Amino acid sequence: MPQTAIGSHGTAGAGRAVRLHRMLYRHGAGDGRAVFIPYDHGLEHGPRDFADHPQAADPSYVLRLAVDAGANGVVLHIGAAQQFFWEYAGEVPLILKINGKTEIPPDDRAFSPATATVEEAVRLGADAVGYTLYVGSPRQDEDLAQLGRVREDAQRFGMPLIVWSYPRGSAVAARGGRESFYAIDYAARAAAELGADFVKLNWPQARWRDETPQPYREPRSDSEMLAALVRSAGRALVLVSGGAKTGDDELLAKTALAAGAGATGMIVGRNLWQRERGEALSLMARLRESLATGAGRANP
Ligand code: FBP
Repeated sequence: MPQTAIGSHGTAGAGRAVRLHRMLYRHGAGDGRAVFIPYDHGLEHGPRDFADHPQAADPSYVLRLAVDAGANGVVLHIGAAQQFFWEYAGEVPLILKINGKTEIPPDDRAFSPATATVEEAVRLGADAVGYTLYVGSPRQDEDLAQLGRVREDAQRFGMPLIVWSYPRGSAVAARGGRESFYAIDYAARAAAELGADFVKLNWPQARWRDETPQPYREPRSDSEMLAALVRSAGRALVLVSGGAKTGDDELLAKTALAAGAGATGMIVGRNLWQRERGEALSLMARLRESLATGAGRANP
């Protein structure tokens, strides 16, 4: 079985449980596993991500795809959520991203300021809020304090919190880089320690440098690393990133490995909406199969 976390959560227990249940058991395959479609790229990367498939520049196109593909949720920034989501209300869960930034300034002092509130997420009918945390950035003091306020609001409103936990900054680079197992494992634990219900992680690489602490300076298989991430995340549910568009087989194999290690699911954006609609629909069905078969082979 995938990780489950629909337990009580203080006074916010029921609201949070209702929303988690809706995302995990009333949408997608309805079996507690999940594929979420992020569509925050217009702010985070700019319109360049829509160049190869211009229809994807239209939020209505991606929302219709998310509904028809049976996604467990779609991730939007406040503008698209306000202007487009109401037409799909009730058909697919909304995850409102409540902080964000552009990719224009250099990434060495990364920080995503608040762009919306948990209260607005409630007004829009969201089932979760999304927050990007830059673990290890020189601005993490501000980030941790901002996330603390978001977490408090999320708990008050019974709103699940999904943390995009991204290692960033020169200190991370010196210890093996933002995709090193050390950095991603730390990001998994940091999000859980800070109160995340879900943690979104990039795919870890077994790479290290002299400055990387032990026990991260030795070769590991993908399965070992993924199982360690799930352990580090504890009761925070792990979602693994689909990343930039790749071949189907590579993505499906990663999905099965992640499920086998105990991850709850995947967050797949560009790999879905940068394809033709028919291809994206069929890939979504195969992603769900991979999650189910991968989980069937679970040995974390
Ligand atoms: P993709 O599946 O398209 O990779 O999206 C996942 C995501 O986390 C988005 O939510 C976010 O905008 C993007 O990746 C950030 O990617 P990067 O760290 O490469 O800028």
